[in-house]
Amino acid sequence: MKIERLSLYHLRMPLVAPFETSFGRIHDRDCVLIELQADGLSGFGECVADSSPGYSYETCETAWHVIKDFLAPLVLEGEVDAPLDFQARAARVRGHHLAKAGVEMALWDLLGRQTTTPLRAMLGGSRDRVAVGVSVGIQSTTVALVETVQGYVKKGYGRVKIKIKPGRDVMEASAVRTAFPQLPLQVDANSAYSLSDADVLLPLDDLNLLLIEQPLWEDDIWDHHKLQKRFRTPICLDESILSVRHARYAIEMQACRIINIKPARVGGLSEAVGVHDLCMQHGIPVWCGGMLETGVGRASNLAIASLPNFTLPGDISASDRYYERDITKERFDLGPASTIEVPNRPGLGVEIDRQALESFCIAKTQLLPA
Ligand code: OSB
Ligand code: MG
Repeated sequence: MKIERLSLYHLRMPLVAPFETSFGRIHDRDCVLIELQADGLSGFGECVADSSPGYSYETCETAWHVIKDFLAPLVLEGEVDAPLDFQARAARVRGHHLAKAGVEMALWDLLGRQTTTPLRAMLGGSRDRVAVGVSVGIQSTTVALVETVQGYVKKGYGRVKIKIKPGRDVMEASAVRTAFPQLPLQVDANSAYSLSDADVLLPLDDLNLLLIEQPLWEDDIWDHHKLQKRFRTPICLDESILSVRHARYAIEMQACRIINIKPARVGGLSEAVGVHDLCMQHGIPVWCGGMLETGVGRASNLAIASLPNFTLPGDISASDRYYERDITKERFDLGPASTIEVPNRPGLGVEIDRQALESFCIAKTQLLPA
């Protein structure tokens, strides 16, 4: 297909409640939305970089620059047949996975609309509904945390993840465990610890947690191996897994027993399917991570989470957990048994609410073929 126009929108969307992790607290979620137009159709992709480089070195500003100056020309030049065709061209751009994934998602959406195929089917997913949980940020006090978790449990969430950081870890996890003895519970440190903190974290091993997510540095798979040896609880890697190769290193080094797949982190949905397949071959369960996506990114996450080796609930909560108003006309609701329905219309299967898009837009630009 011949892409006729690429539009970028920098969005700033107010969250229903502030979200705090070991790297900071946000009240609004920024992202870059990519629109590709061809043959009277539009495909949308979400780049999940944030306003600051806390989770990843990428930000909305770097993604904007990389997409506008390096990726857009690759998409607008000649014909692009498929997302894999784009990935081959984009291989000359080092890193910047969040930027690449946003463009790739828009290509998948466009391709799905042209061929009237839902993304789920294009990726090889089968489930109609996927199991989901909720990711709870660091709260002002332990009591507030237990109350917040209580609220989500009442709404029907069957799995809870709490964010931890040094000084706010064992106490918080123990309090939630005491209040909810049977709740499937996991913790996420977002790289806030080093190997020498292992003794501090060791009491977590007695809390019957599903997993401990990314306790150590992003670029250190080996120390996670050393840490995993000291824990019965599975270590799960998020930030450390940037490609299929990293997944192989982690599996070979026995650095983790579970992998969190965020398609954006590995550069897009096609690479994410590769990580999924590799993990499946090695008996490593995966689950779909979240980045506080809009309805666009949420539709994409639901599609990939319908693949068979996504055997743990994803960080894919209902729309009302994030935004009062979203940029898609569809809203995602929590259904029976803590599940959300996978969209089943062509492409991402969501329609953009142009008015909402405009109301959250703080910058936009359009790029045309040379
Ligand atoms: O580490 O999983 C993470 C949000 C922003 C950045 C990193 C992470 C998260 C979450 C939110 O945990 C998950 C969600 O979208 O609900
Ligand atoms: Mg994480």
